[in-house]
Amino acid sequence: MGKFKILLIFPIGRNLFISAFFYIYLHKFWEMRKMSRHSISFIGLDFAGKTTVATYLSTGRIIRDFRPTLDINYTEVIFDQIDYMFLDYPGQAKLRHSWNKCLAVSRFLVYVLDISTPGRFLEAEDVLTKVLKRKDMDHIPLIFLYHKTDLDKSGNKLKYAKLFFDREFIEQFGERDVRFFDTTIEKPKTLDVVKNYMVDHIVELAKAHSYLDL
Ligand SMILES: Nc1nc2c(ncn2[C@@H]2O[C@H](COP(=O)(O)OP(=O)(O)OP(=O)(O)O)[C@@H](O)[C@H]2O)c(=O)[nH]1
Ligand SMILES: [Mg+2]
Repeated sequence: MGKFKILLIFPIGRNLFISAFFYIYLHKFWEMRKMSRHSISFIGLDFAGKTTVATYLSTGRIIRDFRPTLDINYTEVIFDQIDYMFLDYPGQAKLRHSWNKCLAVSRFLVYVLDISTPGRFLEAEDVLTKVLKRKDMDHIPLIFLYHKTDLDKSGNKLKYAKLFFDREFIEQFGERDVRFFDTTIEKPKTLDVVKNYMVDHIVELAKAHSYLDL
């Protein structure tokens, strides 16, 4: 009888295992497929303002409490009846390896630069260079944000950032659409302009690649 029970349990267990395996596989496949359609990656150094910007663009909410992002935040957003996946990455150096899995399926990049910390521009340049050099980032459009302009009363830091990160710098990594914006969470209108541009551009891009059923 004992032996019979074991024989009975084994196929049930095996079927459950196979079903679970297929469920996980299909779920992952579906998620990846959805992400690859309209996913937008928010990248930059730690404390640059990625989560603040991504949250404002996706919900219109301004958050001020700083909590470092420790794993990729996925937010599904619907603009003009089209759904997008916002991918907000952790900026800390020790967590940047996690960007690899999602950058590969990104259709759009948003790079957030904190212009108030010129001492970190070299590091910011290095991080951006590594991303733009990737084969799978060829032709991926980029929105570059000179962010936290409210912290630069003289305007000198913004000028310096614009010399450091200009169109020529970006274009050395191949052809892509690139747009630059001065932004600050203190003037949400500066981010509304980004959102409008992003939505228009993505719809156009999606139509061109016909991955939207419009
Ligand atoms: N003065 C000012 N502060 C800002 C602005 N945008 C964001 N911050 C602040 O900058 C800090 C970091 O913002 P986050 O959005 O959490 O930065 P992050 O890039 O997501 O950081 P990680 O998750 O660690 O990679 C927070 O204290 C924000 O309130 C801005 O435009 N002006
Ligand atoms: Mg964050």
